[in-house]
Amino acid sequence: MSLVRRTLIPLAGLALLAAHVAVPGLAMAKEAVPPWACGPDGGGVSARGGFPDSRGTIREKDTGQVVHDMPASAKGKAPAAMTVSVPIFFHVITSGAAGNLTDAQLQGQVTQMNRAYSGFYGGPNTGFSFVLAGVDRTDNATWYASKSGGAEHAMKTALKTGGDNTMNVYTTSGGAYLGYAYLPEITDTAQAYLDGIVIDWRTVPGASDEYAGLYDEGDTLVHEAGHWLNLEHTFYGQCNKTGDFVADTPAEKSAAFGCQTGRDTCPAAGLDPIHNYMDYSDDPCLTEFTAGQSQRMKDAWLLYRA
Ligand SMILES: [Ca+2]
Ligand SMILES: [Ca+2]
Ligand SMILES: [Zn+2]
Repeated sequence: MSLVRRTLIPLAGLALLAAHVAVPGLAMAKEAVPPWACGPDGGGVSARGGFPDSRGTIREKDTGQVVHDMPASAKGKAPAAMTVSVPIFFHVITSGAAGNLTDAQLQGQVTQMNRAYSGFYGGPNTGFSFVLAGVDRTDNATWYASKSGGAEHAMKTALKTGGDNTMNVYTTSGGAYLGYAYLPEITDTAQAYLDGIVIDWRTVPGASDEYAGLYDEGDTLVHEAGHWLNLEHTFYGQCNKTGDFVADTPAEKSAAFGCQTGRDTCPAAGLDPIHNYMDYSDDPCLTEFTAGQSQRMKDAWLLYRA
């Protein structure tokens, strides 16, 4: 898979342009697996979806974005004590009354972000903290329902706020996904306007009973923010040597669902990191990032967002 990943980058880059610019209406049907994808984690792409969990929920959209490791010169550059405060700007998209998150619910989501990234539930403090920078509200049934490229582009073109350091979070129906995000390399492209995170509003803590006990702790945004900060899934690369580009997350052959304690899918040392926010376990099972992920996020911050 690594060979495919490297050799198809130019083609995938063209396909990304085609998907997002030339034919947005044709892009990203939820079942679509792009032709350069090659496995349960999409192989050559940052696969965020098309692959339902054990209950049929399609967790993330496949954005078609190509995954690269960071340049060697960027790795390990961030000091261990580095801290980053990230402004979050919420764009609440509603369809009539549907999706109308309150300011208190949004603040609760920010609180969950701060707990998760500070090690409150487990793992080290990543050094990242988050502040609620603003909220705007738009009643637009098309944007609320959208899962295709066209409406996403219109929505983000109209609403995106701040620079590369601002986390733009769009709450919608999710368009059949729990959420999706772009890796920060997109900030260096002509499609930088796509940078940001879309989540199903029902994943915000206290917002809905839709995902009670499953995806209702706010860990969907925690996970998508991990991608926004350049983390891949713990099962990215399956059992291969580079895997998710993070040394202290044990290799994992495929996504874990529910809370599969003791799961061990690769011959390399270590049980599957089912409690890691970058796996697909249910929210109550997700409790930690690792030191290696913290370093990768901080290095990526300096490279792409600072
Ligand atoms: Ca790893
Ligand atoms: Ca959790
Ligand atoms: Zn993901």
